[in-house]
Amino acid sequence: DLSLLSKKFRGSMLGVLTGDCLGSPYENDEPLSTASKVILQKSFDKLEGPLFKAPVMQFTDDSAMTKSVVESLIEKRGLDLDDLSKKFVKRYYQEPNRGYGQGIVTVFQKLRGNKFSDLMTPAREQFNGQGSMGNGGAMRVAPIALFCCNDYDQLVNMTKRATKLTHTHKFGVNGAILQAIAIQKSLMMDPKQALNYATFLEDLINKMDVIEENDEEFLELSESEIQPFKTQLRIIERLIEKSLTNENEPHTDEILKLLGNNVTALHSVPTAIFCFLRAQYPIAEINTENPMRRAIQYAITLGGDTDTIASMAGAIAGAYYGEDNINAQLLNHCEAAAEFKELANKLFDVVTTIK
Ligand code: F2R
Ligand code: MG
Ligand code: MG
Repeated sequence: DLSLLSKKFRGSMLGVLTGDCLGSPYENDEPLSTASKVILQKSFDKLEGPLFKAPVMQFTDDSAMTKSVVESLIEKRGLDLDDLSKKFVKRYYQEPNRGYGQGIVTVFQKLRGNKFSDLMTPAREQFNGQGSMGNGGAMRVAPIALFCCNDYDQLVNMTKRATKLTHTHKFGVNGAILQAIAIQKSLMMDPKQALNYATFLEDLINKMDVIEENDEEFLELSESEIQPFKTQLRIIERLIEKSLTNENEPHTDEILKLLGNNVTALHSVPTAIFCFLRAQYPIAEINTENPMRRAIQYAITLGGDTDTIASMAGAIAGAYYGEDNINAQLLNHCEAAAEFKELANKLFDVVTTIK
């Protein structure tokens, strides 16, 4: 159904943007208290209501880098690392105050310094040669997941290559792959059929099992050390199971201790997937019938890297539910919403002509 698929493209791109715009004022906050959750609820309600005047909510690096990815995919009709790295760097120097990660700026400086003659070394040199394990690869991956549509091998390959321009640490790369798989999977599902969280997670677990392959040299390590994303996915399953079957909903402290809410991919991508899946069901202190809004609002209540976790949850939820679940009034309060919608349409056109 091409009409549904195009709605899903717009849903995912606008999910990235709205999660980022709504989440960024709370970045680095503590998990919200009950009083702050009431304020958040009221602010969402006002933004969704008619005739509410407020300054436009600005997007941050999450959407800025996503914009570069989608523009490059559209122009080049595929992944062109030279073009993509130039777009990242140009956009950064045009607007350096979009809240970029502290480390990634060094990559931009080095790429500009070597005049893009060596695209890969600057990222490899990050953090004393360890590479970045930040969530910067994951936060911008949505257009790649949409571009690859139903081609899994292309998705993994493209995500790896695009991520390594800035993030070469295994966690940074595998986190981006996990986020990309979650979006692609959501894109291919029928939102009218109930989503079975256990089946959804089982598939991600099987895929991450292969991606986080056991290495001979790591035999003395435990599974959670060798396959940390797979381990986190199992934890998500237990947390949701507990919240649905047990009268004691897992406390935010427990969720954050197990999943995390910081700028590393390992402690934010699984959290975003958790928010998306948990938000299919009602959540205390979040009053909405809309599961996509619920996912974004819930991500923000967890504190920490709120713009990025809300944006990643929004990207997955938007790919699943499509744009109909995004409130039109709320979109009017987000910077560049019309542009993101147009870019989603153009990407859809490219994908449908290529495939
Ligand atoms: N940078 C932020 N938020 C900070 C506050 C911004 C402030 N509000 C402002 O206006 O300036 N948010 C954005 O950064 C995250 C994405 O970061 P990315 O692109 O992954 O960058 P980077 O620098 O590579 O990694 C981020 C941090 O992670 C830690 N880190 C990464 N790899 C590490 C390693 N191997 N060893 C030790 N630490 C590592 C470092 O602290 C990096 O600075 C998103 O949240 C986006 O919204
Ligand atoms: Mg940001
Ligand atoms: Mg962030």
